Amino acid sequence: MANNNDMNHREVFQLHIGSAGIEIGHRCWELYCLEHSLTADGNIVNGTEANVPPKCFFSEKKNYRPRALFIDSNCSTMDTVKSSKYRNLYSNDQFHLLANNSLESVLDTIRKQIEDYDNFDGFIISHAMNGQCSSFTSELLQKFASDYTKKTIVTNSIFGSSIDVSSMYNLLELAHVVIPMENKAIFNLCKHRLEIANPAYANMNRLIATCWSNITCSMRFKGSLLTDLNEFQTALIPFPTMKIISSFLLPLIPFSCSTQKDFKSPSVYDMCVPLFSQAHTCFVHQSTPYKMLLSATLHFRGENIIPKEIGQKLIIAMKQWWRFSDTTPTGFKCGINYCRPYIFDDDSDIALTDKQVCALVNEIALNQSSNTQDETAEVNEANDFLQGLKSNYQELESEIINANELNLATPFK
Ligand SMILES: Nc1nc2c(ncn2[C@@H]2O[C@H](COP(=O)(O)OP(=O)(O)O)[C@@H](O)[C@H]2O)c(=O)[nH]1
Ligand SMILES: [Mg+2]
Repeated sequence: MANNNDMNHREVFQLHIGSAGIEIGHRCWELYCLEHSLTADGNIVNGTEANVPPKCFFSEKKNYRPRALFIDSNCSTMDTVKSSKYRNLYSNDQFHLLANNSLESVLDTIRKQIEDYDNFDGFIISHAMNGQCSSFTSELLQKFASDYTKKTIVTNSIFGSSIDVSSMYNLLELAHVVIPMENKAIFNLCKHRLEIANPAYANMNRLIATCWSNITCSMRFKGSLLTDLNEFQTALIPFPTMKIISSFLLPLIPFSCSTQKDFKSPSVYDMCVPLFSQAHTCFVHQSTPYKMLLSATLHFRGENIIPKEIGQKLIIAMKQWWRFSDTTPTGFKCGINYCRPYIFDDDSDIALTDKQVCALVNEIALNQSSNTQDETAEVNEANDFLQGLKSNYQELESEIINANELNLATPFK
């Protein structure tokens, strides 16, 4: 298996805030352990010693330890992690209960954890938008903006049923890349694509973690696209204020189909078709008939993906559905990672296939469909910022509609 322990790693610190953030983070680490041949307590599985877990995500102490901190305003979700099979993966100082003066003590904990990093890259923060910890998350981001000016902040922000840009002012101002996911959209993916009769958070969180495993794959295994957090910005964010990225994952095949041979090894083209045909594939709800994009990255994953297969039929199909702005410097990029997909050991909802594709898309429609006119907002500054953002998007949109030619950057390198 491809492994990047010889690569120049940049350490990433992950913060999992509130119930949703913690549950999702915990699921991600579970999958990362499987993918890097680690036992539930962070030791290398016998016989797999050649696969040293990547330094970007794991520190090596007595065992391999996630570079992560769990934060919540009450103990209950942290307690489920602490009493799970993975309890020994983490140390006690990786759990932080919010109380008085918590902001300073959280910052102190983070500072201590990252002080011996060689090449600190930045933060990935998983959190929900409307929870009790939301104001804490905003305060933390404010602090990061002054204490870690050069570091990249990527968020996985969980919304209930729709993305409301006006509630995202802090995020849009302080984070560099925002990857929102909507529970309603994920519920539908579980129900309609994975055929789960009554999807619960557990099902949804496993799907979110699977998507993140693909998003971070090239940071952890040798790959060519999104190999560090800074590249999220250069590949996907053409203008600093336009940082909302929607995510797609395919194929979504129910676990019950695992035994059927046809499903195991889809062609690259077949696997990607639902991306363009508007079937449920996205982690946010979508309403537009076709897409207008500022930038997009397609991340293929699997041991036997043939680059040529990506180049031909697929690009033609893409041209029919995806339009890019002529003036944006980012455009469209593809990357392959030759690490095979993994599924959860005990309770997978998704069938194991020999390849997967994850798309990250900076999409005008997503932003345009959001309500940016919040009459009740007290902060004028926030309103101005959001109005400015809206008109930026509108300008770009008309530009794209007027453009006759597609501007596809090198589709594969
Ligand atoms: N996807 C997902 N969403 C969750 C989960 N737990 C809670 N939520 C949602 O997240 C939002 C905020 O809740 P929570 O994460 O508990 O925030 P907290 O109060 O800061 O802990 C709510 O809209 C919940 O519906 C979870 O495990 N997974
Ligand atoms: Mg909670």
